[in-house]
Amino acid sequence: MAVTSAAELDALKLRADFAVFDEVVNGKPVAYLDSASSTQKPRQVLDGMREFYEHSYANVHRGVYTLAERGTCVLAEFWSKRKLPDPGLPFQVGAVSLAMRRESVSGDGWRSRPSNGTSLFMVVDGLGHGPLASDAAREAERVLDETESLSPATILQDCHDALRKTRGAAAAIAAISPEKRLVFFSGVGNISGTLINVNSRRGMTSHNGTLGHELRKIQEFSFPWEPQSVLIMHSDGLGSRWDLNQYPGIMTKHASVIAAVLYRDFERQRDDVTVLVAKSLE
Ligand SMILES: [Mn+2]
Repeated sequence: MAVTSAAELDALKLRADFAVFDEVVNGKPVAYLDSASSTQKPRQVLDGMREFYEHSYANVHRGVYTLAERGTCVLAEFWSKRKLPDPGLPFQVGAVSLAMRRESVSGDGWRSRPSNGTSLFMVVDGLGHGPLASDAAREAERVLDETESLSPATILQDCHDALRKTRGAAAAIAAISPEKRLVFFSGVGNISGTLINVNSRRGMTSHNGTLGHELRKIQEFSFPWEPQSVLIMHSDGLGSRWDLNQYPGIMTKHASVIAAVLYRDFERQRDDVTVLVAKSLE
């Protein structure tokens, strides 16, 4: 019979998560085994509960006050038993991308991929919605997947050429170089790009136009990228009046939580919607 050994647990590392194991009883370190509901809780859980009761505890979605409307967001991560290929990105990426109600395909799309020490991020919004919008978005994604360029402006120009046969799209691309501590950004049409640093929030400019049809100007801008910076890009299916200061502590959360909360509270409901969030791995 074949026997597969399970991954080894690092018991000392696990012990450090539980405050009770700091205690000495009768001159001996505590040994404690229990999996029932009365079990000890690790520091991470206690910290999470404390933050919840201090900042988020409310009658979720049944009250008319701000805290109740802010509600709660929980992230569940699933791991496949198969080892998935390492995306090779030095960033934590979170995205919500959904088709408009009653549409079977989305005219929005997004991408993230590493390329020569730089990480490329794109959000694309095919004109309108439905299958023809989707064709345009898929074409822009293909260009980003296949490009060898690191320049957002050059990639957008390539998208413009490739999208001529489609209905057209709005798109924005950010290229982050952690080594140069810079983010390069270029956008055409209505895609919002925001760079959040510790004490500042900066909108990154897109120019008017439609990739594939009308392109007056492609311009690339660069901004400083700090290790704590957060990049947020979204299509116009999300309202622009969000302010993360209304969510204490959210900047330290997983990028998926930031994207999900923005989607939950600012989705416009009348269009496909995409929110992409990237932050450095801690
Ligand atoms: Mn749209």
